[in-house]
Amino acid sequence: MRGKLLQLLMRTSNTFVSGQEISENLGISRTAVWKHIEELRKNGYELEAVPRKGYRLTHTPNHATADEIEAILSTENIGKNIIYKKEVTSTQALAHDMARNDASEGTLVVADYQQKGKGRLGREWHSPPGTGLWFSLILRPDIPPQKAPQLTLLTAVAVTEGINKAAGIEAQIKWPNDILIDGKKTAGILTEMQSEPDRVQAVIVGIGININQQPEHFPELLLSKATSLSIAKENKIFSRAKVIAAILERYEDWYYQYLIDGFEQVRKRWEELAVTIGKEITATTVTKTVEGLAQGITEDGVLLLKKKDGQIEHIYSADIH
Ligand code: BT5
Repeated sequence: MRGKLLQLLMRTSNTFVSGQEISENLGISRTAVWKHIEELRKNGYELEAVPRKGYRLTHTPNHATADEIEAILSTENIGKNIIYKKEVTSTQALAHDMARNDASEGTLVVADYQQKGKGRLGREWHSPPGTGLWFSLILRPDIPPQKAPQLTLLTAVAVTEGINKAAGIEAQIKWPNDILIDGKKTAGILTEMQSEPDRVQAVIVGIGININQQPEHFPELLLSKATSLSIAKENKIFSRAKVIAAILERYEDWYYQYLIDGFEQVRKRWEELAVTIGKEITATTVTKTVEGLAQGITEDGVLLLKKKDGQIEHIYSADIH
């Protein structure tokens, strides 16, 4: 309901809207309107209130709260159920718990700050407050577990296109899960699943995107390899809610098309957006290091490396340089 109120206030922010109009528009009592307005104020929204004229929204805090995302999101399913937390250990952990408790497909868990954001293989994801987007999506695709890696690539496509749509920045994908701007990492994806031997119960897609960080927000070790949308766009400050809404909209299109038509379209688009393909790279897997020419990805999202001796190596999981 507060999302709808916010939507109305955003639409009418050039003028005043009376309590009566709001109450009629949303089908709630004047007292309920007043309570929601107070709640918005507590959350950092500023509203001018003038007797007999009504309310006017004058300031929106740049938080990707459930209210704010709901006010602008136009998807049918992805992100329709939103859990927002000011602070969590990791949105992945919370989303896993919710998935075990029957949370529906498309549920979005988003936090302003993660105390212990997770990367792959137990690595850390730096998630300071007030700057980026740290979120996890719960999906329930009817696919066998071995196809789940396709969703990492689908997610990379949706995030890259969403960044382009919201910020006008041409980001690129580095296999399997990095999104780069000018060669530096601006987003990372962590795909995990809950599954039975032959059936996926839930896929939890974790996405971390650096949005408004300035160089001083990054720890020393990350400075040379990480960037944010703001750094890439002359320190412009982006609305975090708008960026997430753009990504979720691209996500919904790609995901439901994938469930109907399969992976091929995703694969093609992924290869267009990928920086990796056609380059000489070094892939470090858990057991070995392989050098070769990155030729493309297979139907399963496996990277194909052509080695010097002409042999094609299938890379399932690795860090590449
Ligand atoms: C990833 O892992 O890139 C997956 C990151 C997923 C984070 C999201 S946030 C929401 C959800 N909840 C979670 O707890 N996690 C997910 P990986 O490919 O292993 O990359 C991790 C490496 O990226 C680290 O070892 C650092 O070198 C680097 N890194 C850490 N934080 C970064 C940041 N904010 N920006 C750029 N690089 C970062």
